[in-house]
Amino acid sequence: MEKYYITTPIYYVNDKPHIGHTYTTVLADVIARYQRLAGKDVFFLTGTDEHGQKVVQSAEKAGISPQQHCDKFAQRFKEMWEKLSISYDYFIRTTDAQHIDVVQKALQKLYDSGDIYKSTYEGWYCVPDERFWTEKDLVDGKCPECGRPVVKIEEENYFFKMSKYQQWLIDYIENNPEFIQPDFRRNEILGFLKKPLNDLCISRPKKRLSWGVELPFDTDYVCYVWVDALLNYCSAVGLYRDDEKFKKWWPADCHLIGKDILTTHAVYWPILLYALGIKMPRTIFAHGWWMVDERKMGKSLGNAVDPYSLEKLLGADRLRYYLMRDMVVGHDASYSLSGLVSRLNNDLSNDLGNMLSRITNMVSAYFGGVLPAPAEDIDSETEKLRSIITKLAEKVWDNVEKMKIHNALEEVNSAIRAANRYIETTQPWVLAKEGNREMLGTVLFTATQLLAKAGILLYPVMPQKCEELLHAIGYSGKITIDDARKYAVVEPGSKIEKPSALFPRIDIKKAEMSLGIVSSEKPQQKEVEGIITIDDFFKSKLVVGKVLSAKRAPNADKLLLLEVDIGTERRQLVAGLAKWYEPQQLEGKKIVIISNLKHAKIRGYESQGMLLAADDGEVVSVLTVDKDVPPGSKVR
Ligand code: ME8
Repeated sequence: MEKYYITTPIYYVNDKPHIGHTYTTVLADVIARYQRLAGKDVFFLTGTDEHGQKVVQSAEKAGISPQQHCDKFAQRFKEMWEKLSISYDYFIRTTDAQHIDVVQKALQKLYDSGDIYKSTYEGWYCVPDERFWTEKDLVDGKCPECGRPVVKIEEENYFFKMSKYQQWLIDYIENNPEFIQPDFRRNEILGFLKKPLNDLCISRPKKRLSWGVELPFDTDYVCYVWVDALLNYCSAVGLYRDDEKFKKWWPADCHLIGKDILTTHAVYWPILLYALGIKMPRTIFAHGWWMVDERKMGKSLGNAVDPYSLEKLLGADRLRYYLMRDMVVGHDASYSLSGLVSRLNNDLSNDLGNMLSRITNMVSAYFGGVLPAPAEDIDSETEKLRSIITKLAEKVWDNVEKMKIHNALEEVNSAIRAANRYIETTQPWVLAKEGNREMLGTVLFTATQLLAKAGILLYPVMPQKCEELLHAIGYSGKITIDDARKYAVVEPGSKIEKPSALFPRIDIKKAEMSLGIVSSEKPQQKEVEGIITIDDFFKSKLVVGKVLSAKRAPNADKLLLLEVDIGTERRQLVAGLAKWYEPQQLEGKKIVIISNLKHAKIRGYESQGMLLAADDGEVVSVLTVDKDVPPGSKVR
């Protein structure tokens, strides 16, 4: 069985997980799950980076030991990943004894082979970043990475001969285009390597910092945190401890990282590996940043983008879907709550959720909840949808292999939209009325196969929701890419159940309240919420109206234009019902309308009143009267 080894960065334990950590880890999880679906033997590694000055400072502030601090925060990461259905195979912590042992063995090897030497260091040090800089590295006298002040330092330290391997690295990167991805990041690193590389200071004197891995050849020093951290990728799979395991998993297939840590991964790490005689990972893939108002999102931006609150509001699957759908992998993306709400409402509530409830409702109404068989000869509309269904898995997989997860999701969504159009064109409710059972069966069977493909191919992104969806449509297979490649995976005769609303629509106001965002336009009302008097109620005049005719509004695909008899006159109503009703379905219905509403123009059409409808977040259902009362009857 082919293996696939994927890693995330190991995260610092100086704060709880934020949305940036969440993004990388969800992306790695989605890729790991797709690879498992393709039948590969997957090892998915994540963990925490627990040494360094910042940990000591945070622990001191909290009045606990550094180890207690690490235990507490490693636990928070684990809990967050559990909430978000992250299917990691191993969680590494750099304070694990096994890991420390590997770091010491690696350092000793480098020392023995003459790649580490002692020298006096004189230069600038950025305390928060724990990095040394030369005078010419500084930007306006400050740290070139974070812009914070640096301090002058002179001390004896150990250095790793990085400069010796510079030409080797340039050649390796040039000869292995897959090694650093996306391509523009490879060019960035090749640009960086045009300047001579300095040797890397790999020690910190214990008198300044003791929370680290002790150097095996000098107990007065600990190891620089990045050397310790990078080695996690090898120590987790058995380096110097379990040769068989290491041979099975190494080299890693994908080190997934954010662009902020590209140099350490694309320069320090390959040189360290080469000096140790270890093979190179196949790909280092740097993704972009989530930004809010042009700023990198991180722990300082508070509750509004806090993964804890977002998970509480949306549940894991919808948060995962949004993060995957709205970032072009490799580039930066802007986060906004309104973008999130409209993405989830459109793709999941309107398109996928609507399709699922339409199909399950119709199979239950017309075939008693049992999937009908298709006819042998099929029409051209069905043929078109079939062709979309059979090509979908390949298109999705192709994008996944190129790390274009957003495109993969768009492919699925566009197939769902095509299926919704197919339902509108073939009009199963008309087929049912006409008694055309053969064609009706074909339509419902075909649409169900599309839903099954969507359920399988979206499973890596929304594992729980897709399991529910697949169960509802009677799929009993194994959820594999192979199944997604077949045309029919739900057999005629399968039991179809109406599921509970899988993707209820999100109301932006409620979302803002739940995230503690106070809208700047409207102050929060202090009065008792929702209480009105009877007089308030009678201000609206509700009457029964009979729909005389209904048609789609030209150039406004969500709207229907209804001509309604309200007893005393005829009114035109504009209603956003096109997604839920074919115009003919409304004709002849007795509905309830507010007749004294100020007339309004909607997309250029005058609406002379408003009809009432129930909305459970996924399905919209027009209110009707259940006895034959004449148009104009009062509703009260
Ligand atoms: O750098 N958008 O840990 P760290 C997207 N311990 N991703 C983001 C992000 C954002 N706004 N902010 C952070 C470290 N990330 C080291 C790594 S690895 C051997 C050692 C993600 O806690 C992104 O993956 O600062 C970034 O690379 C990582 O969090 C940095 O996490």
